[in-house]
Amino acid sequence: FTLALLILSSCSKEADQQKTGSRESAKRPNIIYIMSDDHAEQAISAYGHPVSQLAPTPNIDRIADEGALFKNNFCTNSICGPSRAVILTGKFSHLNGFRMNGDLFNGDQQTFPKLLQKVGYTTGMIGKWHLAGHPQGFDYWNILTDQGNYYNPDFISSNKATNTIDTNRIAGYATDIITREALDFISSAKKEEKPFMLMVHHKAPHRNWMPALRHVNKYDSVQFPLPDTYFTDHEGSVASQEQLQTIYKDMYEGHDLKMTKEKGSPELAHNPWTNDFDRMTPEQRKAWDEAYSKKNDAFHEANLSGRALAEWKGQRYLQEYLATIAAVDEGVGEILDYLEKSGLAENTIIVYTTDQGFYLGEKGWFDKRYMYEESLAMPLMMKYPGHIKPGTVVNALTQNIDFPETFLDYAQAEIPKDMQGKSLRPLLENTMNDNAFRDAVYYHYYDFPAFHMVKKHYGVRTDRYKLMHFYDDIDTWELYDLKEDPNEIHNQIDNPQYDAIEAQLRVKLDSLQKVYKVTEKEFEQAPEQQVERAYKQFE
Ligand code: SGN
Ligand code: CA
Repeated sequence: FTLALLILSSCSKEADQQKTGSRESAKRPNIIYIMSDDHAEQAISAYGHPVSQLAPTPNIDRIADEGALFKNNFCTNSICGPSRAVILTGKFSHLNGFRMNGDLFNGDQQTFPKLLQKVGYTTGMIGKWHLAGHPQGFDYWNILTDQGNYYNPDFISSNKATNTIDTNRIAGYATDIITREALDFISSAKKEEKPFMLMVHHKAPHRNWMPALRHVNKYDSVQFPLPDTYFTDHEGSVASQEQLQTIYKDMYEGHDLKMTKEKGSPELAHNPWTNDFDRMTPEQRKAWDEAYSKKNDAFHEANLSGRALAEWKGQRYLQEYLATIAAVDEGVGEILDYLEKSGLAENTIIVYTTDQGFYLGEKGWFDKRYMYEESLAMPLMMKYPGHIKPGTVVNALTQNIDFPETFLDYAQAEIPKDMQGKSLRPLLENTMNDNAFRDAVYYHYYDFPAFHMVKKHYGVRTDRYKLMHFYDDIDTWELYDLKEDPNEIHNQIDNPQYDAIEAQLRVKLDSLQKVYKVTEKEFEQAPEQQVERAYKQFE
């Protein structure tokens, strides 16, 4: 009898599986992956940071409200190209081969868009690519050249009709052009039977933070709070002392801060690369100069110096950065509205993220690269009606390396064994406890000597502690207790009270390096002269 029951129940289970299987495959979801560049969690209101409350992102927040918000999502290597390569391949930098900007991505390797194509997806890629070479695995692509420009940017695309690769300058503002292109792709993909996957990669809010003309004065009268650590001296961290990314020391007054040489003149102060402004049309430039003249003249009149000038620069930076985000948020809103109106929203996964975190004045900095929290953290939210409960908050330790497996999982495609992350689906659908997902994340940054001169380093982060080793022209360890010291100001590496923790973290670090197949080759040093030369070049 029991046996009969068992057979019966297993039969009906099989039948059920077949049923759901076929029903699901009929409904493979569309995937819209929106990724901006350098968008800090501190500047997304869903994350609740005080800065973002003064410059809210209501449309981006809709994705979190109607889906899931990841509170502990991290990158594996906090820099543009490398993060993108990890997302495409599901492999750490040392295995996908793209360790730093300037490397060439081997496009012949396995990527998730190629695997989606195999199970019947139409795939598209629009916006910042920054992996050198041309995209593979996409039915349609139209990418910004290199870093891309805010005004009248150049795009490269493959023209199927003529079988050529074309470069075209598109008039307008990059964020708006990318949104418009995305909407065009979605509306034509909608007409097909096949599901689609679209990557929408904004340039914004990457340096040099040029807002859309409609937003240039958006935050002129807002005073943003500067972080408590804005004037830190980095005691206890030589690796933090030796960098070139301090707002009030390293930002270019013209190029970055849009400061002018003197009162009454629109001529920019230090502006080493004129291309960003020169490419504006005379009308755009006129509107721009008019929008800045009053505030720049007020600056000259105030005649600031020392600490007050440093604070003014922090303020100007935040105004520019946040105003640049406004168009991204509007674009996300347009896409969400279109999905709703067109009936696509039901069966579409929509993701918002960025390639890595960013400093908004914490430790005095802009840029990223370090394994400290602000640049390690990577905003992530995801919505899929009927599958992800609105208002879901995920606290598990997740990483960009998990993205491709998540998409393949939802697309009911096979997940290759050599991908190194994990599907986030059990977290999104609440079938796994956050703390059962992963107990520590691994990080490794290589881009030294290079712009900003952040040293090479690797490390491990658990839910409470972080251990890092900075190497190359330095050999220092840092340990932080994130619960006691969330700003990572007190390096505990020499504090005997943390010896036991340190020992555990070292064991964890070693084991992660083994699991992820990190070999000795990854710890090589750059030749000494190269480092000296770079300091001179970037100072
Ligand atoms: C440019 C920026 C740097 C930035 C790198 C990498 N300078 O060189 O500040 O760190 O890109 O950014 S800029 O004035 O030319 O914009 S990344 O996001 O592409 O990795
Ligand atoms: Ca970036």
